[in-house]
Amino acid sequence: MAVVFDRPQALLDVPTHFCPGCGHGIVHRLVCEVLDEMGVLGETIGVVPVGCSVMSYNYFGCDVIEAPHGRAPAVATGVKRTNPDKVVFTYQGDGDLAAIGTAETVHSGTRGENIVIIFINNTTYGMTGGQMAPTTLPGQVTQTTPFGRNTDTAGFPIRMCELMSTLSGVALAQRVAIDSVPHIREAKKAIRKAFENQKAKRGLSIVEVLSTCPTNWGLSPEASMKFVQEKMIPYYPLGVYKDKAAEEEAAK
Ligand SMILES: Cc1ncc(C[n+]2csc(CCOP(=O)(O)OP(=O)(O)O)c2C)c(N)n1
Ligand code: SF4
Repeated sequence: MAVVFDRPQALLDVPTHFCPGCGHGIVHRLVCEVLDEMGVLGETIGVVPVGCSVMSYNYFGCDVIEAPHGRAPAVATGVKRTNPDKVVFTYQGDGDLAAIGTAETVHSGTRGENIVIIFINNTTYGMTGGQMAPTTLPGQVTQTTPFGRNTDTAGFPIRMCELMSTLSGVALAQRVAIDSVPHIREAKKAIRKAFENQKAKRGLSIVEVLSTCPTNWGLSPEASMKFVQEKMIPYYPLGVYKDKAAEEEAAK
């Protein structure tokens, strides 16, 4: 019988620790499909964060380095500069990238480091039990905002793609989601574009993925997908915020 769907080579054949309905597994798969399709698995180095994806080194079939909390773009900078022929990506949650790692993220963009950042926005600190993250929506109930995020005291959510798109060293800033099959297909295209940018030495590419955390949201996997559609996407519009390759093409 013809095989029509299989595990990507880049995704190791092991059980994962992610909760049912967690978006991390979907995004892992998309990254691995892209590495397979581009034929770059043997030359790829991943840098993974602190958070629920802390053990991604058990799942990605390439070399993987574990970075201290928020420091993945700094570690990736060193790896890429010393190994310019390698493909280097980070994989980070929102507590990691948009809180403790904000400086590393922004300045890797200002420097135009030729790396890929895969940014998982699930509006919460998943691993540590669902505390408020910089991306938590106004009014959203978390362990540390039991009455909902009050923007008077806790400020407003950070829109990382929009912010990163203002930096000259950023080649791609795109927000995608994994709440539906068409959106998952879009997400894969964006991830592929990001890795192709690195091959073309265009600078930093960041793909923000609106993802789920059913466990800390207290929702079923199905209801979590609805939360992405109905609550997250209106606040974090999907789309391409910067695409240097497209701009260059249009200028020809
Ligand atoms: C320096 C430091 N501070 C705090 C922690 C505790 N910590 C572990 S995971 C985490 C939050 C991760 O949340 P996020 O990046 O959103 O990833 P998720 O678990 O949601 O995928 C924190 C604060 C740590 N490990 N190191
Ligand atoms: S706690 Fe949330 S982010 Fe972490 S594995 Fe479970 S569902 Fe995923």
